Amino acid sequence: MAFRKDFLWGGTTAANQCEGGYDEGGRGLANVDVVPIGEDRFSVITGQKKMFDFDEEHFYPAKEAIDMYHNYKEDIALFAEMGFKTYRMSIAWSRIFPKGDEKEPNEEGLKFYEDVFKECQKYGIEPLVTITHFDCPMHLVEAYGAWRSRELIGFYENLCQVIFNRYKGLVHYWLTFNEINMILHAPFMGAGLYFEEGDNIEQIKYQAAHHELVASAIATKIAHEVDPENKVGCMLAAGTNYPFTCKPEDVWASRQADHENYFFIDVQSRGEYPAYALKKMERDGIVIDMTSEDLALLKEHTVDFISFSYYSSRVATTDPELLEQTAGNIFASAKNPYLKESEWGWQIDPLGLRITMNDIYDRYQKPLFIVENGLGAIDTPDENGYVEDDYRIDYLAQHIQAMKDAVELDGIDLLGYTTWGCIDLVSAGTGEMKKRYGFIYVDRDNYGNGTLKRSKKKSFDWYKKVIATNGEDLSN
Ligand code: P53
Repeated sequence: MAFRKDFLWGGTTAANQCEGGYDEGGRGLANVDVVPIGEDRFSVITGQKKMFDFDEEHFYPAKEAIDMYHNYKEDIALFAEMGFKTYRMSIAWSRIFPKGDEKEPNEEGLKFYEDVFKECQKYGIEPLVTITHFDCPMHLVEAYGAWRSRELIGFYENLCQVIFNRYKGLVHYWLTFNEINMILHAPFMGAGLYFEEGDNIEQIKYQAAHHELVASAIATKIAHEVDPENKVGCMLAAGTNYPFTCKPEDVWASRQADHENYFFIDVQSRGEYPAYALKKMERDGIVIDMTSEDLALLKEHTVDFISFSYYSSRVATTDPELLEQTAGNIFASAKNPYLKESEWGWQIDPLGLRITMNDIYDRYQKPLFIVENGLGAIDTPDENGYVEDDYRIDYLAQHIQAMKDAVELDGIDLLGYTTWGCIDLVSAGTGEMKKRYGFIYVDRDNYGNGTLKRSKKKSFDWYKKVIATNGEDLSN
């Protein structure tokens, strides 16, 4: 058998993309709430419009999302029916600390997640909890400039103290920051960063990244102190960069693009800033404020496992003529002529998953956890509301086969696999509902119309079988 007996099969969501209930239970406003659907989804937080609140012209999909806040019991029961061993989800920071800098947490928010975790426990589902999935309380954005401020480390530490103690025994797997390397694409939602005219953007990004890296080490330290059973992982938006040609310049461009992303994980897993990053910062005039205590924390509290999302490989080249960009939003890279793409222009590369796993495993020699993978597609329910999503089954079967090869043939230690958006939810990149990833269809359109009714797609029973056979039977 390829996969370990206790292999953690499951699915993933993120609070801001599924919960809704944005102003219920004492929850405070967060950066992820005020991002509308539409072309200018992210420009509103660049400071151009200075939008820190809702306006009349836009639709804000996160306000209600798929209302998991009220439907979590039904949804977790469906996950259990598929046989999930784990459920990756995130907590909304502003449910627990509505403003972010309070001394005392909001009991109602804490209780909500306790109920969710107990519901998982009922079915023997192990929660895998992302502490921050692109979210930051709005008050911390406005009063401190979010992660650009060192003070955020202390607020995050308080959050970790509270949740690790409160959920001791209920949760054993934690991820500190979702896709930490996405901070380089700010003002995308990560880290709550926005920029003013005249800002030295690179300087701010790397300083904010340093704060997150230190916060991540502190979280790892506390998690281990509170419960030695706790396992903490970092989380990388992965996807190896291929050189467009064997021209050495292209190969070098691909290495540099990989370095840019591995930088974060190098610090979190090896405990030190890699030399190439220090040199790059020196060249670019980036001076990071870091203390000797910071460095000691980074060194002593490295992660237990490496988790990552994988949707596609990427392609790097120095030749501007060849830089035909894929549509895949911030995943945009030169187009790979050998690959097909999704309806959203994300290129599909199952073997790329095996390559990426090998690259990461070779580099860190720690257990891996694939915590996001999937196909965003338009689903059209038939007259009975049933979706025959063979395209999704094909995509997942090919990727699971590739990860099976990585385990069976390459000997990679893999803890588990959770598909992205196991239930349809709001897209992070576009704010759309119609970009669906789920095994469970949710009746809701881009602008919030629909009954929110849940129904099983064809892939629901397929994934159930995959889990039941521990990945042996991938047939459709
Ligand atoms: P959507 C871009 C590139 C890689 C991963 O993305 C990304 C993104 C964001 O668009 O995000 C992860 O919803 C992320 C999830 C997100 C998922 O990929 O744009 O962790 O929050 O929903 C899929 O199709």
